[in-house]
Amino acid sequence: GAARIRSAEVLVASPSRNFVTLRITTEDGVVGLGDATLNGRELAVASYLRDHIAPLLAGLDAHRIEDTWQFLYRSAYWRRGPVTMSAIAAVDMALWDIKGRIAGLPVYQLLGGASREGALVYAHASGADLEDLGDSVRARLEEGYRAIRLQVAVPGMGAGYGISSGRASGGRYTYEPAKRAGLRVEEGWDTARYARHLPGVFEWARHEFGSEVMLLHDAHHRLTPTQAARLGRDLEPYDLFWLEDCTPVENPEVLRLVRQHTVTPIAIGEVLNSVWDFRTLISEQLIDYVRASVTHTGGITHLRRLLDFAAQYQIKSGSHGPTDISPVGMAAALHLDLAIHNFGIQEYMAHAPEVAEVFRTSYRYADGSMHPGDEPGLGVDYDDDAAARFAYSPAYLPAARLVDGTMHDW
Ligand code: GCO
Ligand code: MG
Repeated sequence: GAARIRSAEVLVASPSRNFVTLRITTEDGVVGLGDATLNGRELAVASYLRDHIAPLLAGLDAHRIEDTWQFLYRSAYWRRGPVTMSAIAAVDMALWDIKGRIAGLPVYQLLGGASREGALVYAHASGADLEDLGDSVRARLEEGYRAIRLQVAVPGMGAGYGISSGRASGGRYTYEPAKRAGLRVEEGWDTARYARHLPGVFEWARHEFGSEVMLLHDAHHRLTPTQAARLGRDLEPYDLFWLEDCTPVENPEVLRLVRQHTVTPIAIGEVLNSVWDFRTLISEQLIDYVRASVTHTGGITHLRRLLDFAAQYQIKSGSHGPTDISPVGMAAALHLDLAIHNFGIQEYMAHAPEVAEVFRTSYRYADGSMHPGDEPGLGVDYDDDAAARFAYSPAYLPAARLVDGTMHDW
């Protein structure tokens, strides 16, 4: 029978950082959760959901996930974009959650069942210098991680992207890019200096930690096509699992040049949000891993469609999983990771401890892999009382300027 939607509420809370959560409740009282967190632009998605989507949902059958997705996408008329696609994603996740709860099955079972025992995850290590980075890598290895992303400050440039503050960065919860301290935080950047420094860092890491550990790196959209091609080539001896976001992705065609010069695997796409955004990247096999997330890419329904397309070109998933994806989005990602055939790796940037006071999760970590758990639905519950203790407060990502003052990609 139908499961009519009674209400759709938008919940905004800030345990350590801001999260936007959609809660859909059916007339029978079944509750589903969706993640709608768009870092630094949270309230735009909250308004889109509260003011423009929630009124449309009342009375619809929560079971009709595909039809609801198509209705929200097509009836908006205005296509794609992070705000729209995050809002639709939240509805989609909440409907899968409801369907699972009604069926008494975890969402991965509804998606076709498990294709593997768990999802390989990569953790983060960062440092102000190599000694600091080494401490951070050793901490991750002791926790059992088999894949680790390395970021290190470039000498003379201060702490920039990916570097947690202070020398005690072996601590697990110290990296959070969004800053509450002022709305216009700026960092300095010098791409040439960075590109000269980085290969030595990976040479050192292979020497210190051997050839087994999977190593990743994120260039965060900062290179020109030729710089990216050269960096990928310079990194080849160190066998990276991937080099992420080497160039800004507005021009996917520039990856043709990068590809001609390097076989370092390329991951791209955390700022993209639809299958159409990935069309050139996938059909020309310009990437190896799709970095899109469930939260920003139209939900489980749309990311699955995108990953099925990628699978035809031997391209795998590598879902974005920073702290600005809520535990609901993380759970949704893990259900999809477990079910799809072309799973590659899942990013896992563990949340601060207070996040667990608001979101009760059933996913679990062991030996470098994660499993979504076997609770019905997504397996996440939201605690309103705890959330009330963490009021929204604006936080923004930094911006980057080159040494001569020119604005750059952060
Ligand atoms: C990554 C990222 C993030 C982003 C962040 C922006 O995890 O690969 O690049 O840390 O910077 O999600 O909101
Ligand atoms: Mg990234």
